[in-house]
Amino acid sequence: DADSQGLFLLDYGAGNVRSVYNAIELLGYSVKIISSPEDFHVAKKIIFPGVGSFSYAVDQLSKKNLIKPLLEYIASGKPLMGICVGMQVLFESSEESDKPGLGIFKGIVRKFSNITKSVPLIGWNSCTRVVENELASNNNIIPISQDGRFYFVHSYATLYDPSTAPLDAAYTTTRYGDQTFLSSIYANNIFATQFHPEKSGKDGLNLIKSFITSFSPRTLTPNPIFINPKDVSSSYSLRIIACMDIRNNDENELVVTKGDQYDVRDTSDSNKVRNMGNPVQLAKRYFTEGADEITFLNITSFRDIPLQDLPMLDILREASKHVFVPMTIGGGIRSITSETTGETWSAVEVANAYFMSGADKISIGSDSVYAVEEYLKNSKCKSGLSSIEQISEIYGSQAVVVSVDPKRAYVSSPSESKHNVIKTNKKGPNGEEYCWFQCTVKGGREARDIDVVELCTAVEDLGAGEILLNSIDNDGCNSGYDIELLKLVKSSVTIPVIASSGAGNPSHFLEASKDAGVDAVLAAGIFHRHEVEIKDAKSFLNENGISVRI
Ligand code: 1PR
Repeated sequence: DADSQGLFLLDYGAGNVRSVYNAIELLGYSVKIISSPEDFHVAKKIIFPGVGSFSYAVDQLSKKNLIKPLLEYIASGKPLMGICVGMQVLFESSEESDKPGLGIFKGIVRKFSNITKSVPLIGWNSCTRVVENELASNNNIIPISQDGRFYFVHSYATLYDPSTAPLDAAYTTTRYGDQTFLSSIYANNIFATQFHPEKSGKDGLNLIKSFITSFSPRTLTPNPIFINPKDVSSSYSLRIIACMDIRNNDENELVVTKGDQYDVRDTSDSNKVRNMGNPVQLAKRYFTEGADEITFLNITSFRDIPLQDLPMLDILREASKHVFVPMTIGGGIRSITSETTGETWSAVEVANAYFMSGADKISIGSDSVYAVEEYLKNSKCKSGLSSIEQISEIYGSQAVVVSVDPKRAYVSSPSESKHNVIKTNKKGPNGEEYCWFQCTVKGGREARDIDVVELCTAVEDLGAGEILLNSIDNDGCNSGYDIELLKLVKSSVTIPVIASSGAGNPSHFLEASKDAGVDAVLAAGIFHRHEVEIKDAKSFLNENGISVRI
């Protein structure tokens, strides 16, 4: 139990600590949360999770008077496992922050270059051991196998360069596009990963188990031979995301539904909201079947107040006990005032409630359109007040997805519109050869005078970390994604783009990856109806030369 293990979790109030907690419980161990500096004396092992920005993490540690006891704990030689920002703050500093780190290791955490790849890095990759002649006597240290696949989500990293890197601590390294960075460090009593083991399925859970049950300090190898960064192979994988659109049905239960072009009511006489199943049961199913991420969209929350929508928070809390891959939640993330009580919640408070219930990312739909309208009105000046800016400031841009609901608007010639117009192969109802993609709010119910390129480039500037690109025209049609739309957005931004709406078979995933270069593919209907199994889709992609997590 927690007392005999002496296992503690350092919760300094930055995001999703619940997942680490749930992962430990699932493994059959108990863990206590460090709530005061005194707990460091009782602790025999500490896990130091990290989500959010470097500054926020350092600030929170300092505000809660945790820095001194943490440094003393580290100096005592007792084991510590850092995760993500919990690894980064062990270094001297970060380009993300003007506040210093803990300085346990030499080195500066740097921003990834986005010239040839999407930043933030969001996705699965492998880890390669750094020291090629690691001592045989080190065999019982925490194993990270080359075959393992781990989930990374970050914009900053300690780059791996054997001539300057903090090599004493370097343990594994990972290649992302043109750069190689430290994916884990391990020196004496400290082990830390840049990836999230609690979100890395079975491979990650095994790693946490090793730390709990069989941690031993790593002795450094004399005369180490370091791997050349160029010899590190990349296993960066296309993510397959299972998406659930959730709303109240006519019997007032929260169910997973699925629309055609956003219409979720049956076309039969009943005209009822389609019920595709229970959200938690489906989330469990998709985790077991190998989904790389799971997304929940509360599709009618523009009408409701999410913080009073407790069943949705319950769904997340329950799902996070069973799902150990990243979860995104969207719907109603904005600042809210209750019409009845006058009570107000900031967008950060709404997002925080979701993070605390187990979400790793939040997704903003309508509110991002309003924010961009303001931004464009103010000559692209950032106010600092939008939900995107405020949430990404605290939790990091990698935690902020913008969900876009565009619709094709056809024109006969580019001069007919002030918007970003393309020549299209899919002609309009009157034979029009041109179109632009018009953004909508409230689940497609209201079109706004803003196009998808204006929206996506602006939200990137405001601090969004990823685009979830739907298409109202293609939603539920099973005939493939809108590749023209995907290409247009992909060529306009450097943050990752998720293809959504219209997948009917695995060749559509291949097309979105090969032709449009998207970072992830999302589908709903074909998974709900068992028309395509995730593992079959992955085998197909693998056979066609696309790296996936099998
Ligand atoms: O505006 O911040 O409250 O967020 C509302 C969210 O709900 C947005 O992300 C919006 O996309 C989503 N939404 C609103 N209404 C609907 C609807 O369907 N009536 N769903 C809706 C969006 C698109 C995808 C769908 C894919 C894949 N649905 O979520 O899962 O199109 O489907 P397919 O593979 O079956 O083709 P806010």
